[in-house]
Amino acid sequence: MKFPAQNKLLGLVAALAILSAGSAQAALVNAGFETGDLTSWNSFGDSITVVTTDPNTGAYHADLSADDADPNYAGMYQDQAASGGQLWNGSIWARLVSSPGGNAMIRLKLEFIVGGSPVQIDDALLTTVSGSYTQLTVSGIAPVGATIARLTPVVELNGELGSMQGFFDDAALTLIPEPAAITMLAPAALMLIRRRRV
Ligand SMILES: [Ca+2]
Repeated sequence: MKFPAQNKLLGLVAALAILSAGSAQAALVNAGFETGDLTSWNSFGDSITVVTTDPNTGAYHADLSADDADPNYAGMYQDQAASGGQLWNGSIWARLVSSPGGNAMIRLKLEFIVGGSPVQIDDALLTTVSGSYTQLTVSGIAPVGATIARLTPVVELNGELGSMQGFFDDAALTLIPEPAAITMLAPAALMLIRRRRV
């Protein structure tokens, strides 16, 4: 072999490309509701629509409303294939439009499906009515046996009387490549690049 270092470098670059391709697969579909409907989202509870009133970006956003008649909440979720031990980050831009206060809130949940049941690993709350959007972020490691990562934004009255409304836009649910793999590969690749420049 005339250029063994170069071959090793190509191998490392290929390995890094595979890692980044793995995270790219995790992009949510219709994350900003720009189809104008709930394509790729599953909805539950009171009222979930896609409207043009006040998007965070683009032309559309999701409008979730709940009242104090059962079930007192409205939510939606989108899934990605996952496995135990993976680190996932989730986020969404949210705006609490109206609320009776108290325990009423917007909640963003990061859940994993384990043995057919959702297990909540992290959540982020928004309780303040505002005229502008705030980004909510969640993060967590998939439990052993997890098969699905689930991002679930919800408006919840939690026993308060009256009604509430929340806007949502620009969601993300991303598999983070294993830090161990990156920290092992990156210095080796840099060393080989430096060696080639000598
Ligand atoms: Ca949008």
